[in-house]
Amino acid sequence: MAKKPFRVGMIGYGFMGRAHTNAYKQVGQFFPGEHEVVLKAACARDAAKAQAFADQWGYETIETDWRKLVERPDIDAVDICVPNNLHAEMAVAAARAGKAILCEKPLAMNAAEGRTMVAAVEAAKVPNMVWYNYRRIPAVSLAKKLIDEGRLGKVFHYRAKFLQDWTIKSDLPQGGQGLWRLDAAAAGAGVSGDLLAHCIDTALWFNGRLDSVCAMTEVFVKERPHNLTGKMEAVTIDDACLFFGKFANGSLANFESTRYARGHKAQYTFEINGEDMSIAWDLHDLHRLQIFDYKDEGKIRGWKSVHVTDNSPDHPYMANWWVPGLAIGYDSSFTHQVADFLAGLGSGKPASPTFRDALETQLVLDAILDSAKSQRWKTVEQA
Ligand code: SOE
Repeated sequence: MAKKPFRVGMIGYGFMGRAHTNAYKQVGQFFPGEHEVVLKAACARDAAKAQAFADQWGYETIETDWRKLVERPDIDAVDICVPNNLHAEMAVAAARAGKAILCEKPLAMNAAEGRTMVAAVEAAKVPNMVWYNYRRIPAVSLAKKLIDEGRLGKVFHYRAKFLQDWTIKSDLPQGGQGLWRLDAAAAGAGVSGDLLAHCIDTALWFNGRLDSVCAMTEVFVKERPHNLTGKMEAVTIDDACLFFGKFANGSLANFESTRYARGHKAQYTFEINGEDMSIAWDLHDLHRLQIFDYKDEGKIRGWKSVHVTDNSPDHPYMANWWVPGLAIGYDSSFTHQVADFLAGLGSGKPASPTFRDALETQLVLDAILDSAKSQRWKTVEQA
């Protein structure tokens, strides 16, 4: 049977433009379904850069104006891979043009923008998703399965960290290509929106609503040269962010993110302690899930390290890859996300996180930044 084309218009060509495009190229090979992804157009303001990206990755055409791209009748889906301050305007326009939208995380600069985006996609009834890719690392998806099966029992603690060290140098500039994450005008926030957002997305998915939070943020390097103005400018993003919180299920949250943890490159970890089971995961060892099952027989009870690479339905996504024991990587999480998105188009059951799901993360982020500023506990607003 002929497959339905899913014609993608990609806005942006950086790290995420590559990660998403790689997923579009892989999905039909490893997760064949009723759709065939067509890399229709790559869009960037600089025509030479757009063309170089299109040539390298196989896009048929280019655009230099994103407004033209979202209006093109030969595009079914718009993928937004640009700095956070551009997400809302692009997503609202793409929704009005009737396109499916796949938006890079975080959804928006703040919850107010997020609400506008949710309203736009829901009014237009267009499929939508935010690229919180870590949900689809097989070991993380397996953790979700164990939680949903009720194996942890009552949850007491949820601990998560996302540690990096790439901004320790004080002469590193802020702003512009590659460094917009350090510029609050483009990024909205620092490590909270960039890194903690991943931890919060996973936590809400696993453990339900966060009711209240108490946070602190720090800026270690107060001024950096700005690539766009050429001047020394104040740093207004958060370099580090720590928060405590309380989930609606009564468990306690303890979260930390920083770009100043020397030696850590992208160490996303979580540990959840329940009455019957604890589970832990580390992105640096991404195919392993650590499990302590209190229900195990006493003489063999202990932490076990499950290598989540079995080619069976027990280990999510792995049946579509190699043979048992052979690991896949970071890039595959994006492939799984596209596969689920396309499956959702067919079944009518949208793949998560939708814009509405991602708004929940945005509301937590707003409460965290508000708490850090006011030095008080904050209640997380309801979507
Ligand atoms: C920042 O360095 C970054 O690339 C984030 O923007 C990504 O979301 C994270 O997955 C890895 O780190």
